[in-house]
Amino acid sequence: MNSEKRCTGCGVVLQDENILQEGYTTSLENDICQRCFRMKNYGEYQMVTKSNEEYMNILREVGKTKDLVLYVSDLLNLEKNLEQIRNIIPNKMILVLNKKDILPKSVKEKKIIKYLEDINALFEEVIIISANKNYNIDYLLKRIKFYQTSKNVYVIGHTNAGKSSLINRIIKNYSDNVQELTMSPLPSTTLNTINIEVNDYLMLIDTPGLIEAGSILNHVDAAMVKKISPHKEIKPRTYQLRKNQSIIIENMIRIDYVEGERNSFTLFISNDLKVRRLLNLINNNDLKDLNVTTYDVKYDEDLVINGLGFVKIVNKGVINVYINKDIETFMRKSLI
Ligand SMILES: Nc1nc2c(ncn2[C@@H]2O[C@H](COP(=O)(O)OP(=O)(O)OP(=O)(O)O)[C@@H](O)[C@H]2O)c(=O)[nH]1
Ligand SMILES: [Mg+2]
Repeated sequence: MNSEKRCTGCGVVLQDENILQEGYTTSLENDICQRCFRMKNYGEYQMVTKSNEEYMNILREVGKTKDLVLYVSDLLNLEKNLEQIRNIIPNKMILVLNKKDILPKSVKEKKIIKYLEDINALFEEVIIISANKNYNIDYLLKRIKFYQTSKNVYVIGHTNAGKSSLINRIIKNYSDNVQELTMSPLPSTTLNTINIEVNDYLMLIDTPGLIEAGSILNHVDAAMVKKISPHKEIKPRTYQLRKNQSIIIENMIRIDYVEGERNSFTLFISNDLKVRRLLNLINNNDLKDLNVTTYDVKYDEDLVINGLGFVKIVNKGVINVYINKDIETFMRKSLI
């Protein structure tokens, strides 16, 4: 039977008829679907494919309200065009930069805020937090109260940014409500909007995130997803490269340094990922069957690998990046 009852973990409509379909539960008495149950209790993840059409529809609905919006973004995977969201949602909006705990402590908040100078004006405020480490959540809550226009506050952003984690944190800190949203390192954990009452004055509304086709998370298995998602402060790994040397990350990505003076490459990626250096790339064809992109690097730029992190390159030069053709890479002005 299809009920009107929704899973309190991911928002999907519960049903007890088809085990292969979304929302399946053994009994409609349950509050959560089988997929959420398995994620919560056994850390067993099941990939779901969502279309971005649904995400866009939700955003358009949010844009029709006058409610405050929290736009959550992952500091390690800052979007290329953070301002784009403004074209769809004119509401008051706080940009919440999450996962502060995984950036090296040496990276100062002021520097990040300064880096985002160009887009600062588009948001009421930019606030850096860590949902997992409970960092700056008190301040965020104060500012939510300050900007709120009604009881409802929407939480939006790309999949995996930590929207559900943030709401769970707020509930845990400030509410008697015992509901817990499902969180996971896989994309598309939350499947539908979910209203969670914090108190008489605040209702947080969780939403499914935008899926980025170009994210590496969509092109590796669940075990690798866990490895790629950092839980701890990243220890930057620096390699001094000369021309004709290269770096290989987990047999997935090869970065050849093909032109330029001696240069410094610093990797900001999960500590769990294996990295090796080739001292002479000429006779080595590892990963060369992958798609290759050539970048003309200027001074102080990052090579961003969507979903994985970035490589800070200090001097100018030319690099060839070999990677699965569906994974997006791009260059930007250095964040750090
Ligand atoms: N290191 C770190 N990881 C975090 C933090 N917040 C969330 N995460 C991790 O990020 C992953 C995604 O978290 P979710 O809360 O499921 O993200 P979401 O934005 O709700 O994702 P969707 O529901 O798929 O849109 C999980 O592995 C979380 O543990 C944080 O502050 N620090
Ligand atoms: Mg979620």
